[in-house]
Amino acid sequence: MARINKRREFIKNLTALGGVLGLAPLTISRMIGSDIVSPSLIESSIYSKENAVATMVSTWNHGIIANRAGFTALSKGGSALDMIEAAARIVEEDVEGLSVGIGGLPDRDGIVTLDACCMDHTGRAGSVGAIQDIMHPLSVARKVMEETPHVMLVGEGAKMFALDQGFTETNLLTEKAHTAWLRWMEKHEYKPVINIENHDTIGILALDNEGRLSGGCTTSGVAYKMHGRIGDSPIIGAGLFVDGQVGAATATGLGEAVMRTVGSFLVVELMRGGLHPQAACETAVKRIIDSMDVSDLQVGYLALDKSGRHGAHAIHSGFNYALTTEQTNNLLDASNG
Ligand code: SD4
Repeated sequence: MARINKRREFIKNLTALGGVLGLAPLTISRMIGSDIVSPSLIESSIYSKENAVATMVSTWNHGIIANRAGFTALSKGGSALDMIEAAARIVEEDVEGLSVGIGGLPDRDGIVTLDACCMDHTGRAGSVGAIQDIMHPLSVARKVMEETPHVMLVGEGAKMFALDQGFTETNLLTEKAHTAWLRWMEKHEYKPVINIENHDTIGILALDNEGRLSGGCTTSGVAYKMHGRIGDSPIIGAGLFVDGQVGAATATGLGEAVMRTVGSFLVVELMRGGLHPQAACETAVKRIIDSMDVSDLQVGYLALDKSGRHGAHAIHSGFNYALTTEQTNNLLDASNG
């Protein structure tokens, strides 16, 4: 009965929307009959910039300071993409963080290589992989997006481009990270660690007051990886995906599992099909659980849709994220399993 009422309510809303859009009743009934239009699509098409509420979600504890920086950028007239860049930069320049920007743990040869990307509501994307000696890889990714005909630059080419764009060279290996690497070298054992110090890759999603969605992701990648290894974080569709008409998603955790299931793209596609961001994250995590042994690996997804609804879910417990609006800035635990 409840289902029938829900469908009646949906048809009523759809018919009303059809009137607003000037669609004929026959067209509406065809849409209903063929299920071309899902309730979520109706919802997103009703949603307009007049009722957009600026919202940010970012992975892990450092999401709190990141989102604060994002909202400062917004208050100065910045766009969702400016919010993303400001949020990333504050975490990238924190020398204490062992997983992003300067201070990130090196690869097994003791070299710090960074991955980052960004994407905006129009589908433009930029990315850098395994870049060295540059503190703000997400800003370089934005330059790739805005100043080149390409989406992704890696290694030496990415660094050359950054220097050309005016970025300066910085030694990213801090004393703290160097000491940790020397300790690791004693055993020299590569083993991904779940939720390293609860302080990991930052994935950031932002919706601004104009209803524009953007996303970014920046990381030093899994600690003690092979030199040259690139994770999911700079791969559009894996570590990040944004569709301005639907929603955005980002990933944290073992990149190989995310890449093998094209995780963030999957989350956005599930939202496009009508799932709430929470259900979309849960379904994408289940896809990983169903396809590989997850006893030693963690993956968490975070999603934000065009109307400001969010969701987060991980394989194991321990994944958290910051949710920020003009009024609140809270750290929340993601569900898991
Ligand atoms: C990677 N996904 O390089 C990154 C690491 C990460 O939380 O997100 N850790 O595989």
